Amino acid sequence: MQKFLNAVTMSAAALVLLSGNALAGSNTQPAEMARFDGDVVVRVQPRGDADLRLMEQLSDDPWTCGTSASGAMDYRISRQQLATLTLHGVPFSVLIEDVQALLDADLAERNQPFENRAYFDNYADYTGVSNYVNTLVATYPGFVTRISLGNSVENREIFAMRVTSPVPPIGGVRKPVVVLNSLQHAREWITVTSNLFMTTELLSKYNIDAAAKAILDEYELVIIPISNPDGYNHTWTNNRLWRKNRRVTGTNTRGIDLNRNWSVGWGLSSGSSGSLSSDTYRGPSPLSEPETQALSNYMLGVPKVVAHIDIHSYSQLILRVWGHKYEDPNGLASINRIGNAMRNSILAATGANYTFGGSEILYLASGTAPDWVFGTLGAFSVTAELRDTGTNGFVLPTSFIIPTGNDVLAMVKTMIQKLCRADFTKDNIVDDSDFVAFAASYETLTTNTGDLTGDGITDDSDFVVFANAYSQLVCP
Ligand code: 0X9
Ligand code: ZN
Repeated sequence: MQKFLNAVTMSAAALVLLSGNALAGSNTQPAEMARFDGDVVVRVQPRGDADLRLMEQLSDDPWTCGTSASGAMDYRISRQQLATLTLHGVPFSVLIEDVQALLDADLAERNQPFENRAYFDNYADYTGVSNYVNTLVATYPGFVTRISLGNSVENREIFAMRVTSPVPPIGGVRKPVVVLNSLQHAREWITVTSNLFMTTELLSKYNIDAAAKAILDEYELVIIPISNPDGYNHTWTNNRLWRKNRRVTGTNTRGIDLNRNWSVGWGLSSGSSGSLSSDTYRGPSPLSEPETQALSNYMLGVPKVVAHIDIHSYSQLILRVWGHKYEDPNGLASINRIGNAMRNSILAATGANYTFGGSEILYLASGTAPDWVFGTLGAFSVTAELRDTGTNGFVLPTSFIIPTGNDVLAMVKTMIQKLCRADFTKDNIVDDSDFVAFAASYETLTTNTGDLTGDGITDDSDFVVFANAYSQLVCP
């Protein structure tokens, strides 16, 4: 374990020598930054609907953005509101004693001089992340391509990376694609560094880690570090705790929750809000926002997306579909096999305890990215909620960057290793029923259901892949 962490630190240090500290952003706090003096974050155990309604009235900043299925709900409230809570006898515990003190301490820590700091020792702003992407392109030529998926409401570029080895795809023109996007929610900073850390690790270990090599030889990863550029910028300049995008929706209202704006399961009041001021405002229509359009159009244009993770924080969860209903998705056995393996691999790699499950372990959320990916593209898709479990919430100290990055590295590696694409019937074995399904799509050729190489057509190269999987019978 210690040895593994040392290896990680060393490769990060090597990158610094190559390229300078591109992740370093400007951490100076602007004068107009929103302040939260005296505010606390509480974990409430509502005794019923009355308590929930009281909390809705009291707090304009729920940190648990839905009606929690397990009961516990986190809110940021003022000291005065805390008194009201006590007066009503609502059961609660204090997670964060003083939000502003936490933000101040966090900023002071991030403003420490950079000498002797390694690459992933700090968060980076929008420009810092963009520069870092350019650094990866320059450091790993032939492996990393920078692409643009579109622009945000305020016209910032939604940049992304295509990451794969120069080893050519089997049979076709493009390898199957795995999409990993972070930061639909602006305040969830740890998701950006974790996504970049995972990418860097796979690239830097390509020659020494057979698993990293196999992943980059067989798949193309599409990494979108900042899915919500305007919101992210806002958390650096005006309000560290902003969640939504920055669409102007009224005189005093801003923002649409991008993770309520996707078109599968959109518009349900169980799991999203029609109110402009809500933190889970779904927007006027499905995919109304340029940010969700950019991501969804890109994925529709790719021959074959085979897996996807929408990376969020916090709570240490891996959430399978569906987000918008409790109904079992098709292929639940296969989804559970992959999801449980992801969860176990994180525990083995970093010791962090993640829970895997459906919406019953969090709350219903409608119009989310994974529901769209699974419902529209049929690909394996989960929401990852990274660290921590509530001690720091969204304001995670920089000491969490590498450990949480390693959580994401483990989950991504395991997800890809566990894909069992010849298991058409999703029962975790490759058998005659799968052969029948494959043969049917092979015959029609036009559908890409039998497309195991990921190039958009079903042809002889897919037959080779299927025959190989068929001879193994059991999914990994
Ligand atoms: O509410 C969300 O969008 C996600 N949680 S967060 O705290 N990062 O905002 C969870 C979305 C997925 N939810 C379910 N699958 N139930
Ligand atoms: Zn989120």
